[in-house]
Amino acid sequence: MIQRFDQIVVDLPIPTSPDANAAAAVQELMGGKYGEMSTLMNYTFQSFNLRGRSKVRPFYDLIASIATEEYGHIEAVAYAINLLLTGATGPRVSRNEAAAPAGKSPAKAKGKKTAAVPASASSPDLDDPAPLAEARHNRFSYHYLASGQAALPYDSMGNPWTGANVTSTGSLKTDLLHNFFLECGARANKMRVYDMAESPTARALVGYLLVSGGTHIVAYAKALEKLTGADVGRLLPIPDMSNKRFPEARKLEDQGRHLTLFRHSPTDYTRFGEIWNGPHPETGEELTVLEGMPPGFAVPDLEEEPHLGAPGDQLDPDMLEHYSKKLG
Ligand code: MN3
Repeated sequence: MIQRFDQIVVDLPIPTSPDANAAAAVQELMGGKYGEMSTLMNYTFQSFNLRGRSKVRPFYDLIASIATEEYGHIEAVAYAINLLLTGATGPRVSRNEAAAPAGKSPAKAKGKKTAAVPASASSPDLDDPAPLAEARHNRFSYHYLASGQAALPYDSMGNPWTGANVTSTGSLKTDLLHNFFLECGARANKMRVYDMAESPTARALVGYLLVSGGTHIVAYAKALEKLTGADVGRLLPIPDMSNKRFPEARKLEDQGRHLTLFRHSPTDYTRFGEIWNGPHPETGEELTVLEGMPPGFAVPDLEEEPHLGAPGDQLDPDMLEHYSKKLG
């Protein structure tokens, strides 16, 4: 069973302006081959499928607990994308609102602001030939065509995430080796997204994922060492760059987060401390298991985007008039 909390694992700064193409790049961390959906589903299926687990219980506990953590990662990636897209297509007013008679039109969007409306926003009216025209200049069309300007389970090029990204072979050694490689590939992608996106929102997300994913690299290296005796930690870091080069990651490492795995359960997965112990292979600092959940933060309150019909509760006055005449 999975228990859920209405919090996210990283404190994402609210963008001062939208950054649609940063959101497009961050999609790779959601639905890319090495994205968070892949880590989530690899460890989830491997934990479901592990036969003979009584003989290898610490490995089962490790994979199951990390799988649970990955659910919180797809959630954080989704909110980063959604925040970066808020206001990305100009004024928050629908054609229906624009068409309302003078004096009745809510010309300005209501409610709490979560992101700034871009400077190019102007008063829309029915003569506007293309209220979503700004979206043409943004790389990821599905954000506007297939969703209400929000995250999708696709990579940065619009390819849908696929179960073909899951490796669950039934061989513990193969799966652990795969997981080590997957986390190293994920780490490379996170660094590249960091270099593509200057947004503090994107960079806070990436900094968090680098530190958390870094613990998973070490965990799978330690697991392979326990299972086979191979000193996999000597390969690190992959790629050859320390997390401390990224300020948002360094801040978390200064708090010791690179040394910590949480159990993500009040009662279970008690034996992965038999793997997650001893010195960190890069720094020599002692690894520790902490009970329960990592600290959580408030979930961003996302602004509506009425011209995309999101949330979609606006009625067209012309349509209402048409049907009221029809009904007499
Ligand atoms: Mn992850």
